[in-house]
Amino acid sequence: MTAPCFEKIGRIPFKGPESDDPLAFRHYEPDRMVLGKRMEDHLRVAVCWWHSFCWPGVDMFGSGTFDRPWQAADTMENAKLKLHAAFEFFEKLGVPFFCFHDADVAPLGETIAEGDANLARIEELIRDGIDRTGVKLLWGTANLFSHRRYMAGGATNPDPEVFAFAAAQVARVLEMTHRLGGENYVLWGGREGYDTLLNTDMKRELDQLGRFMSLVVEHKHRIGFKGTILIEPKPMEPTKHQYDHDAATVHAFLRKYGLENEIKLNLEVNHATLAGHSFEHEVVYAIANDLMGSFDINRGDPQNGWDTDQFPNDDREAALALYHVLSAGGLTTGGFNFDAKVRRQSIDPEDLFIAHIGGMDTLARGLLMAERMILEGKLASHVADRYAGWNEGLGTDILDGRVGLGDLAKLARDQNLKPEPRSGRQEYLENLVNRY
Ligand code: XLS
Ligand code: NI
Ligand code: NI
Repeated sequence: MTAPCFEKIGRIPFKGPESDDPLAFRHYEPDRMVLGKRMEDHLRVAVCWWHSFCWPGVDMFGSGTFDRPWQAADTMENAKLKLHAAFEFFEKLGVPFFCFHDADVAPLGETIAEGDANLARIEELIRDGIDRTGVKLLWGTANLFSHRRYMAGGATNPDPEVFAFAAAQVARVLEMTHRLGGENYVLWGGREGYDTLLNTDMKRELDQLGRFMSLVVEHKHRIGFKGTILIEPKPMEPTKHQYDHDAATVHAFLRKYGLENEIKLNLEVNHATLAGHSFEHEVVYAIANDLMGSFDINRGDPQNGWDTDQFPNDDREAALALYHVLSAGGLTTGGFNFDAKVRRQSIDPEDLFIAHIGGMDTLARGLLMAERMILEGKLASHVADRYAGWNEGLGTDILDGRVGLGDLAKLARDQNLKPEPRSGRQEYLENLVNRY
């Protein structure tokens, strides 16, 4: 039995909104019923392996600041210690899920064969962790962006051997995710993009990416994986321009390659804001196009234009996103994964707990606010009233194709139409949301 890694911290209790204890939940109460379902089952919170246990606190000007023994070197011994720390953390925090990249959990070596043995051993230990704690795998993914072989992309690399290497990595983690009972598999195209068009054949690269996604889908069906394949959009960073720019761009890509019924979206808050959207916009776009899958929850910095991956702390943003998610029937295989990291100066183990507690409380408050928005029904009825004309008469004649452009021109002229504008009532609605 290895000694505990977070010795001074016990299981995080729920103490309620009045509590002053930084190591307790004030709103996140797993068993509380919300619209007929447990809070935990609505939110399906996950902790990510990479930011919480692998990221050492580096920035462009300085090396790691955290003192976590398993981060000293990328060895199997440290991988096991890290796994031990991870499961201890999941249990103490009381989350139902976790997520990982292949490179987060074991040293991958320089060839596929070198990584195989390490991953196989780690998979056994992850299996033991899942069986012992009941914490489950929300999604697995392959790191196709850190190693220098991927500097010009994985699937979109000019070298087909790099494509093959990437395919081998994805097949391996997809199979591992399947065996571990994972509920989704995520593809984030970190380097699937370009830095300059002077050296880039965009059409060819997009076709390569389309082929890659089709191969992943084929493999999923071949091995019988029942989970969801997800693409995670991001507009930039590390490449100047990434092909999976935002939800709408990925949607067009999926339709072009005939994959719109096979792949859904993993939307990340900070990626939405980098693309110039609100998170709510991305969520609603996904719902409107039947692409809602899962969420990476974090936040950016309004003054900085990069992926700062801070923990979420905006109840209102969480509430609006959850309002739409719940109105659309809620999550199925997806969840809310904390793709977020503590700041470089937050070096105490306690900081890692406090960050997640704050994030989970933010989601919980958002959920409770969304519950009230739904029960009161004022927002929904306002929108329904606004479009009521489309449910009858002229509206349905237009939508069902019973009238052509000429018929409409005649009607507008004959009936001397003079449509009266109606207020959009934005301020009323904003004030209403603030009341929740
Ligand atoms: C990076 C991405 C990454 C994915 C998983 O910006 O968010 O963390 O979620 O590869
Ligand atoms: Ni992410
Ligand atoms: Ni990100």
